[in-house]
Amino acid sequence: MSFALDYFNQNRKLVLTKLNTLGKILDELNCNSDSQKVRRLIEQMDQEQFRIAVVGEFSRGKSTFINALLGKRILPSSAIPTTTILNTISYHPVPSIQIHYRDETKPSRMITEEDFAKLVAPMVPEQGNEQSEREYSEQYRYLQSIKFAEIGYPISFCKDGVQIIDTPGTNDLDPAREEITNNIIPKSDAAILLLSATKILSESEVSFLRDRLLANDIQKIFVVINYKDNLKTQEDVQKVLAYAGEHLQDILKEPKIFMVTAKEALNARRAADGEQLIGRRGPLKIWDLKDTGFTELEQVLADFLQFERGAVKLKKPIQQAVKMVDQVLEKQITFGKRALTTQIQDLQLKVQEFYPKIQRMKLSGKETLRKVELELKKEENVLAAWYDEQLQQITQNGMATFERHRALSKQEISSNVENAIAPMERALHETKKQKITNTIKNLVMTLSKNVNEEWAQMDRDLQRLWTDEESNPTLAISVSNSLDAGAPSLFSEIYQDLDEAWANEEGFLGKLAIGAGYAVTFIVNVAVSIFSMLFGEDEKTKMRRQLEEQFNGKRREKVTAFRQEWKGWIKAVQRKYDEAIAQHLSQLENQLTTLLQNTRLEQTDVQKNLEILERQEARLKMIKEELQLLFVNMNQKSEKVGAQG
Ligand SMILES: Nc1nc2c(ncn2[C@@H]2O[C@H](COP(=O)(O)OP(=O)(O)OP(=O)(O)O)[C@@H](O)[C@H]2O)c(=O)[nH]1
Ligand SMILES: [Mg+2]
Repeated sequence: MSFALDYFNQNRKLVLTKLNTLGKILDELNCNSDSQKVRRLIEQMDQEQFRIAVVGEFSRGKSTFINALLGKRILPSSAIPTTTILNTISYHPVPSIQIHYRDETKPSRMITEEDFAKLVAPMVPEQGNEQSEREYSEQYRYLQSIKFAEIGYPISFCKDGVQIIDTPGTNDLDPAREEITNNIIPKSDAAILLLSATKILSESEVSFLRDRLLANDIQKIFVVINYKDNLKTQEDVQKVLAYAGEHLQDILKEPKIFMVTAKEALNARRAADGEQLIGRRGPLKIWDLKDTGFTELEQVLADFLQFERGAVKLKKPIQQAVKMVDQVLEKQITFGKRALTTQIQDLQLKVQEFYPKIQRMKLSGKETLRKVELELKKEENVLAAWYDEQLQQITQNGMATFERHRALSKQEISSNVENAIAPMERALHETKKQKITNTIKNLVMTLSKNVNEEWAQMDRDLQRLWTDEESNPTLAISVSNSLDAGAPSLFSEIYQDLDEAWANEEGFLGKLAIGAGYAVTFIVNVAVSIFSMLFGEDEKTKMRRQLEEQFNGKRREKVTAFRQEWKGWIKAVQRKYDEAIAQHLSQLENQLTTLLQNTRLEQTDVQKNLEILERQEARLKMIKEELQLLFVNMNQKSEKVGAQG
């Protein structure tokens, strides 16, 4: 088996084991909110997948390629444009296909394989045949209402949490290109750009790569040339590879280029599975899988995923676990030990004084959160208006480019307009990200200043319980760095999550973004041209109107999606904010309880408790060390493989 992720799986298991142990220690220490956080990390790790997105123009063999990886004909493929919706394929013990709709209020639905096979691009209707035209537009509307199809299959390729995304073919000016570039590829671990050996690197493919795909991490792009079987000699294969290498070098620096035949690889795997494959002229001649190019490609892909992407995936849980260990060591262990060994005068009384303060903190936290929400809501209209205006500028530029090139062929016009708008759309996406992130960060930071200061003060008061008692004031533990007055400490996780949200499907917003703004466009084009035929417009006028309608339609859709997205952000911020406050409160309450309990302890119990704390301390330090070591090893391995690749 060439596709294996053993190295990653081992490391993943190790991290999970450590997290489980950490969870248990936290339970022993009664740190409930921390242990819940660990459980959530474990849950997130369970849901985390390696995503491979397959993209390219029409009929490059994307769906066949995926079928070949899976070793089964799961996705429909044919010589005419076929795939119209996004499909995700992942492991499921029983085969299932679930349709998710754009309209979030519409529940997703299980469908049969037969029904799924019908979700392909409909045949162009017979001109003048009303029924055929009606059926066509009905089918079109239905396809457009679908966000994506989620296919589950008991397939070994996906067993270790690999998800594959099949995308519809796109050409110049297809709005789906933007969605692929800005939402699907950033959230994928690898992107496979499929080309055809016999139509290698069209102008539109080059512009897709240069102006759109490259906005992403260049490392994750694999260029796969399909239809190797259509090349007659080994010499031809070398020629095509050399041509691609030469032309891609400038764009990709060190391009990963592979040559495969998806059709023969699929056949080889079906035959190996015991299927009798009969063609028109009798039994098919089956290729050796090695010769299809799949063995090599799968090996490199698996190594890339498990070494490089694997390190990225485990980084966050490791960092969070280490941070949590540090906090517990300081707030529970060191604190606990000190509480056992230092006598504090009038402790009961002093501790009681904290409780009303905690109540006040709770209230002011809630109050601030309300303000944050209110202000974020106010921003929606401002941001949406800004976004709409930016989109209008892109439309204007697109239409002006059309006019400048009106005399050229349709193909050339498309390519010119695409070249004009692609960089603008790209830049807008980046600015939009910045704007969203900054707006949230600034608001949370400004409005939370008081809450943060109050917390820091509380922490200092807690420390003062000792400094008043102990003769040597330097013994006082300094207030944890993260709680320096004024620093936006309590909510630092929100800022971190914000930064990562754009590249992580499991992150801040949850499973929200995929396919959100995806358009079934080529059908739109056909539909519009039928409309034009009825009204007898000339070709260019028709194209102009079609283009303008597309721009305007997309603009409306995008602004609506943007508002939706903003609402999602507000909800996510609210949840995180609430969590941050709850966690801090429970830590504090825990510390106070520890103090009170100590006053009732006999000397023998004090000794026993000290020993328990010391054992827990040793275990926690061990977890931290092991996780850090693993992290270092993974990074070294990833660098080594990266350097070889
Ligand atoms: N000879 C040959 N035919 C192939 C190969 N890969 C795919 N095909 C055929 O090419 C046609 C298009 O394949 P699809 O898998 O539907 O291509 P696609 O990129 O998914 O197409 P869209 O979804 O329409 O964008 C089908 O008839 C496939 O059987 C190959 O390696 N060799
Ligand atoms: Mg397809």
